[in-house]
Amino acid sequence: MRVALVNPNRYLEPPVIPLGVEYVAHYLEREGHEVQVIDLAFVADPQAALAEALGSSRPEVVGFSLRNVDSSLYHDNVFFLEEAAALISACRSMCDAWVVAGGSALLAGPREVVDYIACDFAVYGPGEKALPALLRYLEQGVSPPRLIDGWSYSFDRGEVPARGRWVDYAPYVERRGVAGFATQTGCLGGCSFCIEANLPWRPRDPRAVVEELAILRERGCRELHLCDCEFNQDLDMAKELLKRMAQAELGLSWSLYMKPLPHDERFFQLLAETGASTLTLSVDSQSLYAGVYSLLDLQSAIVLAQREGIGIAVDLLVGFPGEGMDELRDVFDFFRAVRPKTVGVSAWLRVFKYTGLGVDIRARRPAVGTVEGDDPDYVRPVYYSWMSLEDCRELIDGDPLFRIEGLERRSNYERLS
Ligand code: B12
Ligand code: SF4
Repeated sequence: MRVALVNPNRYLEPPVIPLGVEYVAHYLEREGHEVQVIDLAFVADPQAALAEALGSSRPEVVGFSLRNVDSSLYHDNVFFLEEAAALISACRSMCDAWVVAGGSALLAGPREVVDYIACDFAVYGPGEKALPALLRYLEQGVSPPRLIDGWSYSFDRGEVPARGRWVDYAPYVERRGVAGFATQTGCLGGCSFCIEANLPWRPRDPRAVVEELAILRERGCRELHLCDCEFNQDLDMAKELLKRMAQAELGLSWSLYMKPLPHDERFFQLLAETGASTLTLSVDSQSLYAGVYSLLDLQSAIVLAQREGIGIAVDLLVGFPGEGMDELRDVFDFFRAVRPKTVGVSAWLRVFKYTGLGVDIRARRPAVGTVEGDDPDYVRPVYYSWMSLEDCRELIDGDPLFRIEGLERRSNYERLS
């Protein structure tokens, strides 16, 4: 079939090369479909650009890749799905193709997002094999379900997707965007605030990952960003992959997300050997108090990374129902003493309908704090907080180590380079 894949992500802080589009395009072509990628990231008039592209190719299916619902920053909230819904509606008037949606925005609630954007079908989870399966239904004239579970179709662990073939990296790189790569999908963590919690975990074959990295390197991409939920979900797998990356001597400089545990000394040595330059450590006070990890674990991760010369940024989420200023003071004092390179503080929690936090808040409003936003589907932004900006500033106490997320638009890899 003739399929157009659209990247409507025009948020440029920083610009993000649409990795999901690249992966899905690769699998579609592998299955013999005719693929066109329409990247709207940098165009002046997205509807005009879409009309022009669709007019020349007359696709039978248009797939929209929806990455972000919103910026998830209370102090700088940008809601993206309104523009996406308008583009989808415009697309319908431009051609009579089926409209399919996919992308991480669906994690906010597949049915809720689909109702909001009004598409024909949607794949939630990996689209590599699910979209070709949907196209088979359509080719055979069989009516498919509106929502397709991409996790059950998944991807081929050993497949090496073509890179830099579907998307022009140049305008991204010019604006400090970097190419991404994924080594696994899903998350074994169960954090109450996070839409990635408990997503089915599946690693890629390390040989395929290293081959893909070599392709990126050949294409001139030396700086990369990891696109896993968290890198160190399975420490043995992570170390095995790092060893292979080190052996391949790719000459990369890359940034990653990881959680405080599991880790060991060798893990950080291997990270350094492979060119890991910036590391974002995801920390939340709820996991600390629940004993998922301790301040000692955090200290160990920070010290080991520092010893290897890896720039370490902490993403610190605080302000859960039931917490108070006194206990948080200890957490801030800890970072003040250990001193990673930077600590980004979020104290205003974006609530999603099906996360643990969302389920709790829907069942019973917390006794303390406020819930802002009234969308019963939690697609339009809803935030919970008990902390004021002044409270947050009091905890920071003028220390430049800390910055409040949303008051400045820069990602960790940009801040630390
Ligand atoms: C890595 C990452 C980053 C890196 C990206 C680096 C890079 N160069 O790529 C950086 C640090 C720059 C970043 C920035 C931001 N991020 Co981010 N990021 C991620 C992360 C961890 C991985 C994204 C990724 O590439 N995954 C791998 C690819 C292959 O997966 P994928 O895009 O989902 O695509 C698959 C499927 O969705 C599907 N699919 C995709 N498109 C399509 C299309 C069709 C038609 C079909 C059928 C299927 C399909 O198939 C694909 C292959 O399996 C996700 C969380 C997650 N695990 O998804 C958060 C995530 C997407 N980010 C998020 C946010 C909020 C942001 C920022 C807005 C943060 C901020 N305030 O600055 C910015 C936005 C930047 C931008 N311009 O969009 C949120 C979005 C949630 C929300 N509220 O909407 C997420 C979900 C994290 C979270 N738990 O909250 N991010
Ligand atoms: S915060 Fe990290 S570990 Fe927790 S569920 Fe989200 S991605 Fe997984």
